[in-house]
Amino acid sequence: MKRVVAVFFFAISLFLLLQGTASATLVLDTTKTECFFDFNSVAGGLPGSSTVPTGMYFRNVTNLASNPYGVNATFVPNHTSWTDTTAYNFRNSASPSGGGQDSASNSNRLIAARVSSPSFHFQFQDTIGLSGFRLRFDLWTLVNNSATTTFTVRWAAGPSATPTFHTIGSPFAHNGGLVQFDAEIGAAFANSSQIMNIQILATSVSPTGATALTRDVFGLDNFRLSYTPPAAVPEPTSILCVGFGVLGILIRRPSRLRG
Ligand SMILES: [Ca+2]
Ligand SMILES: [Ca+2]
Repeated sequence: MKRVVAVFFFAISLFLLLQGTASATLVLDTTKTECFFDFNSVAGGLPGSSTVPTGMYFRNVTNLASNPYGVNATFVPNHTSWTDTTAYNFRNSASPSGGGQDSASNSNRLIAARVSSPSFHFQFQDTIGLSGFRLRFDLWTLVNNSATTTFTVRWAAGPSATPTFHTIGSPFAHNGGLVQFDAEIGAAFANSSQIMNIQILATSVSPTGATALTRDVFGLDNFRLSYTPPAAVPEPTSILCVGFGVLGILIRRPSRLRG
């Protein structure tokens, strides 16, 4: 009988735990100084979630103005080669960092996307009490085909259907190798009770008309959102931000670029 009761309560606890992790936003830890994702455990699920979150989207560029947060895209948690030709998905791939090879045994992982215009979307519950935000990440070209892509990094507050976007740093063209992005985020991002969205997205592809043969494969790694907490902490920390949430990933697929 005791075993039955124990199993029952275990099941209830597991259910409540899973319910608790169903939240759709990341929570910034006010006792830390950063939220950091190296994606090395992404085979077990995206940061903050063991399942594909509601924040993964798939978008035509012609709809971006009216529907900037897109619609769901597929995430493949299993190792996927850089040269895999499946388009319009996000996947668990190896990182080239330190000469890393395109192999399942490479423990340094990242999130790759093979689309004309990928967009990586992070949604945070709020920034109450936090200030001095700075964003850093690594963006690799894993396969460099003939298209050149320009990326824009931006943030917007709230779940509004027509959010006001603020650019972080400067847009940059990416056509091979590694871009290590590093920029401060404007003060308006700080100390807000609203949901805060950060997007890393491709805003143009050259030449237009990029097809499956010309688009590049990109990989995002080492997403680091640093900040000043409300009170001083003894030592800088680099622990994953806590809480429940998801990595929302957007893909925009320009309809005119479909290949
Ligand atoms: Ca990594
Ligand atoms: Ca290229």
